[in-house]
Amino acid sequence: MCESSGEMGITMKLSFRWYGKEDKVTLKNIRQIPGMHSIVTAVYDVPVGEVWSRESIGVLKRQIEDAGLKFEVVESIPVHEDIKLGKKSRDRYIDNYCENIRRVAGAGVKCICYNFMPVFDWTRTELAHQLPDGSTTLAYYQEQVDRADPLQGDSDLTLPGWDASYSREELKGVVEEYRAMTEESLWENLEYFIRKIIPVARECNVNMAIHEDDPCWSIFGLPRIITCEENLDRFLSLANVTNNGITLCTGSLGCSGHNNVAKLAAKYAAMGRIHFVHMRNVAVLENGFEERAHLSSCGTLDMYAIMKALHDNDFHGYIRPDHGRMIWGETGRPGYGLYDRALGATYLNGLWEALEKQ
Ligand code: DNO
Repeated sequence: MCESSGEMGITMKLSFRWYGKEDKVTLKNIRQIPGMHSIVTAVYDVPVGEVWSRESIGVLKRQIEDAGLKFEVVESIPVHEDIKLGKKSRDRYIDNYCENIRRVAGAGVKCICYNFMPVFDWTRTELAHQLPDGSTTLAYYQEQVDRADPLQGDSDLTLPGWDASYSREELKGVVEEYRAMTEESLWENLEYFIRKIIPVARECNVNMAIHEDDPCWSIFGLPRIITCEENLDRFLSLANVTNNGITLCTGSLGCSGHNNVAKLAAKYAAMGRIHFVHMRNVAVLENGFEERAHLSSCGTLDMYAIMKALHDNDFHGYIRPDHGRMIWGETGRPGYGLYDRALGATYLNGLWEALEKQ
């Protein structure tokens, strides 16, 4: 029997994202993936900015632990737009955020993933782009993004990752507010937020792990700042303590040819500031990128080099296979089916075992 949680690699903790009991992928499925250590999830039934009930957090913890897994990573506690926009109301939302940190820490969570992207979280233009082997994948083609500009009144195009709670008019409003904002003011608002939350994270012994902007460039003229080495350095210096760290998302950084992901992995792992890793391969194209199977030869990224950089620099955080393709006729949440992510997990296990033994 393979009971490898934490044993095959003392340092890397393999994890898997699970969307709660509505997820077609069950905890039992996840538990059967060799080497699985922990579940990555969140409370999904509370509006962004509000406090999560202790009861909902407790239910998640029980479900996960009953399945033989650990509940140590939250992805995400989302950041309310008023915080990113620096509005007066931000203090109330930051207080709620701090309370959420305390509550999940109270349930044993050790790492919290979040992002600071204006309005749009990850953005793709196609959710089921067919690859030559018949699998489907997520893709981003710049010309399609350009056509979907939310400020162009006659466009009804919406893109995946758009917050469905906004009407088209509201979306325009919030996009306009951000367009009037410079990158520097987004930095100021991020710094304000970080200075308030990091002391709480320290007190609670939780690592905050900001996720890079995906893709790592501005879309629709909105500022995006967690995009490259220079900006990650600046981010980490906003609070120069371990608890202020990053989620290294290989696909988010690696979809731009400017980022050398293995180099960044080595640098920030050596600093002890990578708390969580999303491993995903992408094929970088002239007009965007396509997500690919995890194997290095399937995309642009050298997954071995990235894992080696983590391994050799004493990475000891959580790692999860990121988006998978849809294969073998599976249907479900784009990027978050079972099969291809499980193959990804197995591949990561293999790379890690080889690194440990070499
Ligand atoms: C997409 C995810 C992101 C990520 C958030 C973190 O699949 O990687 O939605 O969870 O950006 O806050």
